[in-house]
Order: sequence, then C-alpha cells, then structure tokens
Amino acid sequence: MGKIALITGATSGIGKATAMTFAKNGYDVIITGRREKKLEALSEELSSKFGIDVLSLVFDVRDRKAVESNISELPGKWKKIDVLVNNAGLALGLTTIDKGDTDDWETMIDTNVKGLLYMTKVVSKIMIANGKGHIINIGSIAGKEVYPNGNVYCATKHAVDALTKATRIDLLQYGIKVTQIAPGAVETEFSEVRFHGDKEKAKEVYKGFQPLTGEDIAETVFYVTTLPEHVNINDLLIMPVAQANATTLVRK
Ligand code: NDP
Ligand code: 8X3
Repeated sequence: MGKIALITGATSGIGKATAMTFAKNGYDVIITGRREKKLEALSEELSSKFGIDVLSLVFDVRDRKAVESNISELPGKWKKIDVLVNNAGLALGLTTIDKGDTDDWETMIDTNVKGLLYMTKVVSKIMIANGKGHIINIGSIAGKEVYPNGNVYCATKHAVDALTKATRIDLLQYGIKVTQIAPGAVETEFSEVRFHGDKEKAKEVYKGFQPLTGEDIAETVFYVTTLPEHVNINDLLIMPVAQANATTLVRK
C-alpha cells in the first residue's frame, strides 16, 4: 500500500498499540518517543511481524528545535506522511490547584499543548506540500469535562479540543482531515506516570471495572482513516461501558 503513519509517543499504551495497528494494516510507520530502547524493540517487532518499513525517531516533543529538525529532515519517502497521530502526552499529579506542583503543570502544558502544536506545524506544512493528509489528535474526556483535582491536565486536554477544531478550520482549504479521538479511562502507563511511579495507586484507578485498552483506541484511530475521501470524523468520544462521563463510573 505504501502509506505512512507518524505516531508520537509510541513507546507505550495507546501510541504503541496504534503503531501496531497501522503496521498490521500495511502502513510504513514513523514511531517517536524519548525511550530509545523501547522504540528499538518496537521497531524490530513491527518490521519482523508485518514486513513493513519503520523509522524510529528519538526526541522530546517539548523540544521545538528537535521536533523541527527531526521532521523537516525526514529522509526520502518518509516525507510522504499520510497520517499524523498526535498521541504523546501525560498527566502529572491529581491535587487541588493550591497544592499543585508547578513543575508538573509546566511539563503537562509543554507536552500536551506545545508539543502537539510543534508537531502539527511542521507536519501540516509537509501535508500541504503533498496535497493530502489526516491529523488525528488524542484528546480525552478530560478535554470535554473538568473533574475534581484534574485542573491543569483537563485544561491541556481542553486546549487539544480547541486546537483540533482550529486546525480543522485552518487546513480545510488544503483538504487535510483533522480528527479528535477523546477516550475515557484506558489502562496504560498513564496512571503510573500521573502518580510519579506509584504502581499500587495506579492499579486502583482501574479496579472493579473493565477499562479500555490501548488496542481499543488504536482500532478506532485506524477506523477513522479508512473512511471514503469525502468523509471525516471530526470528534469521537469513546468510553468504557462502565464509565458514563468524567466522574460517573460503576465499579463492582
Ligand atoms: P502512556 O504513559 O502509556 O504513553 C504515553 C506516551 O507518550 C509514551 O509513549 C511516552 O513516551 C510519550 N510521551 C510522554 N511525554 C513525551 C515527551 N515529552 N516527548 C515525547 N513523547 C512523550 O499513556 P497513554 O498511552 O494512556 O497516553 C497517550 C495519550 O492518550 C496521552 O495524550 C493521554 O493524555 C491520552 N489519554 C489517555 C487516557 C488514559 O486513560 N490512559 C484517556 C484519554 C486520553 P516516552 O516516555 O518514551 O517519551
Ligand atoms: C485520561 C482520562 O479521566 O484520567 O485522559 O482524565 S482521565
């Protein structure tokens, strides 16, 4: 097929599953993240299992210069990016504003908002030159509602919601599709990262109900790329059956 998908944050969770799904469906993939060994292992797995080409790029999405140089210097065919999945992101902490850690706030804002912007700017230029493309932003239920102690993380995901709409308007004239996939609870490394490595606390988040998996989201991300050329999913909110909204969840 020869199509190319670029997935940020492919070393774990939703991003890793998304890279798997695109590779399984014949896409060549560009995978990114900060953890080089994990990227290398995934790269080997994808190319040996699915016989596709993989390009691994190790950089921090918060580093504007690194984003620009890695993407604008893409070799040969890799510039023909069909799909960008802006997935890299994180939550850090779960406390009231007065007790919030300002370093954590800055990391979330720099990663979830500014990192996504840096990626979007450089890749959209390439897509405009190619005359086509599809940008898929991983938002969240936290970008639709605010929940107790979620403050800054929720604000960053509300920003993703707004930027998805804005990007769609700006790129409409070039025929570039822009989609947001906004999941509820997905069991990944997300909560472990949020609780600064506390695995026990992270496990509690998913106790007593069946959360979504990275694969559930990956299938949905892939699905939106399979629609006819004239059809776009603007926004898709996807939840575990046990979760109605950001604050209503039934545990057994
Ligand atoms: P994981 O922690 O499992 O994965 C996060 C990924 O983001 C990792 O690959 C990590 O790679 C990458 N990442 C984080 N910071 C950076 C950075 N500065 N530069 C480059 N890559 C970075 O969590 P999820 O898979 O759950 O999260 C993926 C996305 O889904 C996030 O945007 C999150 O907000 C969103 N989301 C998650 C939900 C959930 O319940 N899990 C629900 C709704 C949305 P590395 O550490 O190697 O850099
Ligand atoms: C991740 C889901 O509800 O923890 O975006 O914010 S939630």
